[in-house]
Amino acid sequence: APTSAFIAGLPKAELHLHLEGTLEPDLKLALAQRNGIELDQKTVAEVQATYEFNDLASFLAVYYPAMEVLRTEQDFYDLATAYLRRAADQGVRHAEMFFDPQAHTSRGVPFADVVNGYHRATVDARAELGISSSLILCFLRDMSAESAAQTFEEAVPFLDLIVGVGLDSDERDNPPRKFADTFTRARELGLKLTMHCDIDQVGSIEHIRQVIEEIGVDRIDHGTNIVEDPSLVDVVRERGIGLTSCPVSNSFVTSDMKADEIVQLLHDGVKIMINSDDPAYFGAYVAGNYDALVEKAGLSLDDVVRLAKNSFEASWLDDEAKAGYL
Ligand code: ES4
Ligand code: ZN
Repeated sequence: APTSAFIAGLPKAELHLHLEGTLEPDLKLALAQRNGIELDQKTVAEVQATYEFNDLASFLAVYYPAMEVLRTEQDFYDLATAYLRRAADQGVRHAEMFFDPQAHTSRGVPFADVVNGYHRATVDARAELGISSSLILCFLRDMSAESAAQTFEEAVPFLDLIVGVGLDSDERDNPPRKFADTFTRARELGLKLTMHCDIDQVGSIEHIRQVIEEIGVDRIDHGTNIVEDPSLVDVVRERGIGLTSCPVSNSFVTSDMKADEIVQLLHDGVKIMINSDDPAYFGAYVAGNYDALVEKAGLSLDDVVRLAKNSFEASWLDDEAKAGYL
């Protein structure tokens, strides 16, 4: 069986990672102090104790309030830099990272400070750590379609700093179709498209159908409920649409890692790979997610290598950069 050391040494891309989900308790305390914010928690253990949830709604109820410590361009820089260091240590050579601008602009933080801080971290990490990375702007699906459209217009002057757009937050009653206009506009401006179809959410398989047939996404985030419809599995295999799976996150959000579904899709030839989602909250970075899946599903060495290759194949690197890893 593949060892943890083998997994950590294997070059990998991470394609499903929320930068705001990398806020470790020690950084949260440090940023609160720097910004003069009084938190109810004074120690790492006390902050850790607030990172407690058992489904998507209870997770999001912890996740958004924690972001109040992020205020300045430097804060966003420090958050992304801390993640990129940990990722590089675990063999990540390339990361495509989600960020949630509406979670900050709605608190009065300028869009430019968010995107410039994150972008500056990607530039320095490439020079200092040899890791490449890019940014995916995610819309919060529980906010209005108008808010998403307005947020996208704010992003237009910064399109050189963004590789694609995504859709996250609470899926219930917020289908992909709600955001069709903004995703069409993003594609017309040359951006890649991806959307969360979270595990076992109400309407999951219908949302997967919408992202494939109506939106025309380049990837699907989570999306393992697709096994319920073999004809859709055929479509993603034929079109090479990547599925970004997050086993440890699954085990928090649905009490099931979905290991059988991940392995089935892998063996069916779907471009599925392993990611960490919100590693500070779920307690595992990308190598830890591979380890958890190996332990649960008894993956072979070939399976693990295939997952890592899929991570580059499903990435939005250009063909020349991809070829360097495959
Ligand atoms: C998320 Cl696990 C999950 N689901 C939906 N939206 C999210 N944002 C951050 N993590
Ligand atoms: Zn996610």
